[in-house]
Amino acid sequence: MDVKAAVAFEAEKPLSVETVRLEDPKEGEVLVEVKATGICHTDEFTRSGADPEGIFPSILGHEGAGVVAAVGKGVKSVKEGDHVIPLYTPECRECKSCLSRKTNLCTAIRATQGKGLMPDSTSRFSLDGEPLYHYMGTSTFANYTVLPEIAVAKVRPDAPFEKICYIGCGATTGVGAVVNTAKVEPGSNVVVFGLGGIGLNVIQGARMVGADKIVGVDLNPAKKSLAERFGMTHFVNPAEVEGDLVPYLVDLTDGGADYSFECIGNVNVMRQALECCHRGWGVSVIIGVAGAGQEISTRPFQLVTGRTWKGTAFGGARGRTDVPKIVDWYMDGKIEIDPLITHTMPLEDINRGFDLMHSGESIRSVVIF
Ligand code: NAD
Ligand code: AHE
Ligand code: ZN
Repeated sequence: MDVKAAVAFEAEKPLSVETVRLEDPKEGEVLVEVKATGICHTDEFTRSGADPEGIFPSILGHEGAGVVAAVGKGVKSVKEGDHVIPLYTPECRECKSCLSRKTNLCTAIRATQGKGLMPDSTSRFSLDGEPLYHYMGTSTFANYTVLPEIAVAKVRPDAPFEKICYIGCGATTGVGAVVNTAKVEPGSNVVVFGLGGIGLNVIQGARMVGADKIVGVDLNPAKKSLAERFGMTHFVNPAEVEGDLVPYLVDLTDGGADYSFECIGNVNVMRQALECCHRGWGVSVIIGVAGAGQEISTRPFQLVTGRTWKGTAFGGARGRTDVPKIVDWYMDGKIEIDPLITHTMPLEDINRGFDLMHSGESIRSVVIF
């Protein structure tokens, strides 16, 4: 079939909206009509050329929601008409990782997914007879996409696509980092670096579990009011701190953060996030993704003296199991999404969504098909 997609032809270039070919779903695959997709900083990370796994030409996008339009042979868990959220972290429930119960990082299709291909090592998308690569196994910057059955979460039909698409990445990542990865306890002091689409969800997750101080750190003062609305108790603009940021944050949190979260993708900030943690027990969680060749560093003494460095992908959520529950949390008012969707646009204007991210004006832009 012909579908409308925003194609990333080369790194650094704006996306180009094209009519492309999409093949039918093969055995174990699902055709999804994408109704809405958010634009996450990770899409920009790949578009910009910083992603060592970035492949071009490709169809980016990984924060979608839509309806099953058709299923391939053997598909049992979803049927035509089901409302679904595509999963860049699938859940096969059979691989070593899924069976371990220690991680959400299903390995069933990770190798082909990283090469921009479906599990049979081919692409379903093409343009003028040449293959276009999939992205993160999801390619939601298209009005139809094909996904493996293990990479779709069935969700309730009364939830609005243009809001729950955010559960496909940002909301789940931020809230899940608090609940699943850090397991923040009530009364904790928390420091969140970066108050964008991920950091604000960390803040609301911290409020939800009953954190005490919730310190937000961002260079953009315009993020302050929304962060307060989501539960931030103290705002710190590093540009306004005299002297070093780390001792300032240690003082503000009575000796250091119980938990800190890096939601930027800056390796220097990752170090600050670790080092502002409390001696003896502070845990720092890396959420931001850093560009090719970048590395983190600290004095080993920071770990010897009891700080822990962790990371999280998709907030530790097991997609097919946890995503429907997070949709319920949203529908029941336990988490908020609506104020974070600051801009919406048709696919034709998708590059404006990237511009708004760069200018710091948006939290999430959502493309509505
Ligand atoms: P965003 O652009 O919405 O937010 C980033 C925020 O960081 C902005 O508010 C910006 O002002 C702030 N910032 C930038 N540099 C700063 C600095 N030096 N000090 C303080 N604040 C600074 O991005 P996002 O969509 O929230 O994504 C954040 C990061 O998380 C990205 O690296 C993204 O790729 C990553 N991410 C990771 C996962 C995962 O599963 N691990 C999931 C989603 C996103
Ligand atoms: N391709 C990058 C890594 C990017 C990365 O870490 N992605 C996160 C999700 S970000 C969503 O916005 C993730 O899920 N990581 C686990 C995985 O298996 O990719 C690189 O550096 O190579
Ligand atoms: Zn994302």
